[in-house]
Amino acid sequence: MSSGWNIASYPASAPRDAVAVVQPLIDAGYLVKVQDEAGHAVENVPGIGIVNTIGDFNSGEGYYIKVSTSTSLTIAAPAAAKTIPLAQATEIPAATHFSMPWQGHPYKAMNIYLLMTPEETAALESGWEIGVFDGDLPVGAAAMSPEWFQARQYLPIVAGMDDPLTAGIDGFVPGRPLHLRIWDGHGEMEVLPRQAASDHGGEGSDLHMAFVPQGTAVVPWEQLAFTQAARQTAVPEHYYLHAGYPNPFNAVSVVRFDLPEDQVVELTVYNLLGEPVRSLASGNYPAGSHRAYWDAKDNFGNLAPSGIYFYKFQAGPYSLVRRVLYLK
Ligand SMILES: [Ca+2]
Repeated sequence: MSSGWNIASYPASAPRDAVAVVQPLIDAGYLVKVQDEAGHAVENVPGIGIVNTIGDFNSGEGYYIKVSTSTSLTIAAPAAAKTIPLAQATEIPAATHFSMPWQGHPYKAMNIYLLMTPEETAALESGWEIGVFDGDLPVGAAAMSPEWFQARQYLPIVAGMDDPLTAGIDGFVPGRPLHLRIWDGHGEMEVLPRQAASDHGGEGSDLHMAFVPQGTAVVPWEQLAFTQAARQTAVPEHYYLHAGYPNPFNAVSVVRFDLPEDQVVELTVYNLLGEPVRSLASGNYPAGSHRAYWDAKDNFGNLAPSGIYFYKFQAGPYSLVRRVLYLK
């Protein structure tokens, strides 16, 4: 194999765990990344360790292997066929809300790993999905199963690049910014990675959170900034603070407010003692309908205790308090 990406066909007749096959490359420090045609990968991911979403190498199938230097890999035929458990990716429930424009295999897939701590996983609800977006185009998605996170603390997501052989844009465009959206069963929340974590497998060395063909990005949940949805609706006629939903909630509460004119807004979460817990919106907002999100954390990033909280909203002449129940 030469330095960079190589295409190799697995020659042995019996399937074998992909990590076991490339272990000599890992031991030598030469392995950058392995990808199969579905975008699943074997690589050493910062903050996780060796990840294998390929599962087994199968006889006669092709794999992309990126190495940092010219080297060779000897594949010995296993003495006896050994059945390895399913590829990890097959255990993740399929995303149903976000759908991809491509059929079949993604082109030059990028691997994105979402990290969650056990505390963050405890606040996660079934039915949530995460979508990877290039502008308004979904290019990758995964269901955020709490059971999956409890076992592994990371979720692999495959995003596909625009296939240059097809008319129309059907995947990400390299170099464009990577956006994420969360679907909570009720609506979509736009989330922005606050900073780039890593990229070590792609053709470029861009350290921003941008799309890289066959690249890698690590996104810790704590670095996601929940922002209001980009889409604006018609300008409302009255000031209004909508009820937070879901209520009760155990991960993120969405709260919407309407402004008939540009206005200075304060939207703050208070606890039962009347103490401010978290500022959700503060400052000038344009006329329109806005969404704010509370991820049950205080202003210092700590998860708040379960219980009753209040959204206090002040905008020009209008004020309203709404009650919300947080259940861990
Ligand atoms: Ca295309």
